[in-house]
Amino acid sequence: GPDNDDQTTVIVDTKPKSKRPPLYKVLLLNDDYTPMEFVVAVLERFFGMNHAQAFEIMLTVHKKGVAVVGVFSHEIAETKVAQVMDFARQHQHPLQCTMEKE
Ligand code: NFA
Repeated sequence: GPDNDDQTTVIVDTKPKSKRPPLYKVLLLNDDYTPMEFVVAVLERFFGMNHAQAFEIMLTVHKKGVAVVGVFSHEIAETKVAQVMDFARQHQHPLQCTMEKE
């Protein structure tokens, strides 16, 4: 343009970037076959919930189809998902656990 003849991008200023790492939601999905008590045990074992908290979250997943069971760094979220998927497979339950960027 008339004030920028070489078409070079002019950067006026940049805000200081507080580079905090992204967080990831770990989600548990409902299915018709995994026993309720197994889901409660998963939430106690891998997400540090007490029995009442675990039961409440399990019921939320059962009724609504999905719930966030924790928010973690990418590495910790991946580990939680792998632990839950391995534990479910070992017990031959179809329970699904996934993660998504917050
Ligand atoms: N819907 C399952 C049942 O009725 C229980 C369940 C809850 C499964 C939460 C997966 C997640 N046995």
